Amino acid sequence: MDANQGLKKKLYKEGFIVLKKFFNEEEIKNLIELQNINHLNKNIIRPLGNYPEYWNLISNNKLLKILRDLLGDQIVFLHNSHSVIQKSDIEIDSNWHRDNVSRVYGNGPDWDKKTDYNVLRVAIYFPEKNNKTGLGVIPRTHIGKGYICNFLRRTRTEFKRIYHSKYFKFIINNILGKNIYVEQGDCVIFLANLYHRSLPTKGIRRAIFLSYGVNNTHAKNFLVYYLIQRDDSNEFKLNKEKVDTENFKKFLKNQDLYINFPQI
Ligand SMILES: O=C(O)CCC(=O)C(=O)O
Ligand SMILES: [Fe+2]
Repeated sequence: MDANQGLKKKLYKEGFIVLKKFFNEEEIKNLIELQNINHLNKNIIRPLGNYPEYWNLISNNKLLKILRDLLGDQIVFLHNSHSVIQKSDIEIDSNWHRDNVSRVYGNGPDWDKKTDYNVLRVAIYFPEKNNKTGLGVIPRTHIGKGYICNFLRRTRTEFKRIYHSKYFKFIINNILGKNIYVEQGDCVIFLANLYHRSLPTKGIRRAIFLSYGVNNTHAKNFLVYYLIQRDDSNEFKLNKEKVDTENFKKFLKNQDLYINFPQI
C-alpha cells in the first residue's frame, strides 16, 4: 500500500490536504531567492514555464512523489501556475471561487461522474513570521454542497450590499468556510473544483501555485480553458520572447510530465 494512501483518501473526501513543513529551511531560502530574482517589481508572475529558474520546482522530486501517490504514475504538468509577492490586502483577491472550467456545481463536463475529477492545485506558502495567511476553503464543495455555491453566487450578483457586509462575510468565511493558516514551507494541495479563496493578509504574502493532473478529459479541458478560452488566456500562455518554449516542452517530456498542447 502507498505510504500516502491516507492522504489520498482525505484529499478526495475533503477536497484538500495540508502538508505542514513540506519544504525545509534551505529549500524555503532558495524559493524566496528565486522569487526575488524573478519578480523584480511585479507582484505576480505567470506562467512559471516562462521562468526557467522555476523549472526545478515544477519537477521537484518530493512534490512529484506525493503527486504520483495521489494521482497515479502518469502525472502531467498543467501550465496554469504563478508566483506572488503581495505587499498588502489591496493586491489580494479574496473572493470565493473554483479554479476548474465548469464553475457552477453539477453543471458541465467537470462534473460528469464517468471520470473522477482530479486536476490538482498545489499552493506553497512562505509568509514572514507572525504573518497570518493561507487558504480559505469550503470543505467538500468538490463533491456536494452545491446550494452553498449557488447561494453565494446569487448573493454576490443580486444582493451586493448583503454580500459585502461584515456579518455576511463572517458567517460564510468562518462558519461555512475553514481558514487554513500556514507557516513557511507548508503546502496545500486541493482539487481545482473545490471552493476556495486567498486569505486577506497584513504584511508581505509570498506563495507559489502550480497545477497537475493526469492525461484525461478534465486535464485537457483545463488546458483549453486557460490557454484558449479565457479572455485573459494570453497571461497563461508560454511566451516565445521570454523562453525557449520548445526547450520547456523537452524538459517536461524528460521529466515525464508532458501533455500535448490543445490545438485551436
Ligand atoms: O492566494 C491563494 O492562497 C489562493 C490563490 C488561488 O485561489 C489560486 O491561485 O487559484
Ligand atoms: Fe484559485
